[in-house]
Amino acid sequence: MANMYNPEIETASREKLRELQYVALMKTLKRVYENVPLYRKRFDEWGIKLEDINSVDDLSKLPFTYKQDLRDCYPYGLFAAPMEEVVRIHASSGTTGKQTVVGYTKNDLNMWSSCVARALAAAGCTKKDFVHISYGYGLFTGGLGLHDGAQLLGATTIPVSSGNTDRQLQIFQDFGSSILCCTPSYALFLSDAIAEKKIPHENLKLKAGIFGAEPWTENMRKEIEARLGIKAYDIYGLSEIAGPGVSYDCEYQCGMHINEDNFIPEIIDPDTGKVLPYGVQGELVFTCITKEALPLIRYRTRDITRLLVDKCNCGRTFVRMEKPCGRSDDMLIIRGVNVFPSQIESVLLTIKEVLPHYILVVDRINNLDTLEVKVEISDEIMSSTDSVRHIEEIAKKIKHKIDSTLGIAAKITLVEPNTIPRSQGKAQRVIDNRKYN
Ligand code: DLL
Repeated sequence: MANMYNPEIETASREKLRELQYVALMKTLKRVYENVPLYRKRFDEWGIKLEDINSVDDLSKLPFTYKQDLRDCYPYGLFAAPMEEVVRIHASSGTTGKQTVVGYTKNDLNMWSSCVARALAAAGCTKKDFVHISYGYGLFTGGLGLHDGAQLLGATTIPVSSGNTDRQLQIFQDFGSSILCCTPSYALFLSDAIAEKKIPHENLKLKAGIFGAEPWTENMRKEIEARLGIKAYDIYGLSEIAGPGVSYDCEYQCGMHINEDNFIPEIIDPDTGKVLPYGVQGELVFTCITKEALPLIRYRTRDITRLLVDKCNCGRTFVRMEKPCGRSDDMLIIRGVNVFPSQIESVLLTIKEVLPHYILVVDRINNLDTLEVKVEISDEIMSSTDSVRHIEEIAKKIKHKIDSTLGIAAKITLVEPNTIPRSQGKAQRVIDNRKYN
């Protein structure tokens, strides 16, 4: 049998899973109705009685939850557990100034860790492995998520966090890292650094990688596998639902198995909200059925994908989702960090020397994402006598504000007034030169 952390549940019959989901769903609906004012209000307004929910299919009778709801209830307004039971906070980018804040009780952390442990086991990780974690530690869920999962599995965690490539390479060689966890683009960047430093392959013990947090393609997978001599596994997740481990690749790499005992997936038409059948592409929506602190109901992920229900050779019965192929909003993922153009716009609006005409140019150079913000300066500044020095100062000021808002470094290019094309309709604010196919 394939490597599994929880074989009993990972291979449960669809009927059993369905029954278990229904019980957990009802418990969660009761919890949110009793503890979260927004859900109580919405359910009441929609005339929803919990007695009307007679099967998992009745989920479609319930209203959606949006990122904006988390923002409106910032920071803890959607929590369904008392704060004294909340033991961890994480956060990710919101559409403008405020972060999206999420919380976990002890039980939530245990559930999340077991989801990650399943992903690690599916990638062949055992107690004998050294799990090298280069996702960022901190409010981002990547670092601590993989960390807790690897620890639960009993592997040896190496909590390196992101950055400092030389140190990463040293640790690979000295500590015997065997499973690498980072974004796929960083994996490629590390493979370049290994080649550049001419590190012999026999110095490396790497056998598998668990890569996610950003879109990547099958071609990228092949390239990483060939360059690092490992098997590359995909892992998907989002902070609002749990973090990494909502779904994970098995050895057949034919779509990521969704941890359906904890999260019920649906695919909807992003425009009408109508539920679409399995196999049809649309927006992925999740309902958390076992969480205590933040059990979101029908959360709109904005990720576009398909659900696959045909049998997988690994024996797991959890449905699979294809690699997300886009988003139904304008969120970009740059170096694994979620970036909304509106966040940049709100920074630019606070700088009086520039005009609200800007364009974002995103690229991938030497396997690392780059972001350039081109923004027009005002006529006044352009015509002032010491403009060069002044322009440099303005660019520095913008850079500082944007870097600290986004948490990634951007290049700022100030351009003359009226040089950024004006649009008749929806402004085109982003040029993304990265190739996903
Ligand atoms: O990126 C959690 C994570 C960490 C996943 C480490 C995997 C590994 P957020 O920062 O909230 O959470 O970003 C969530 O990232 O809605 C997708 O658009 C995108 N994303 C995450 N994993 C993948 C993946 C983490 N494997 C958003 N493929 C999600 C494509 C992904 N996109």
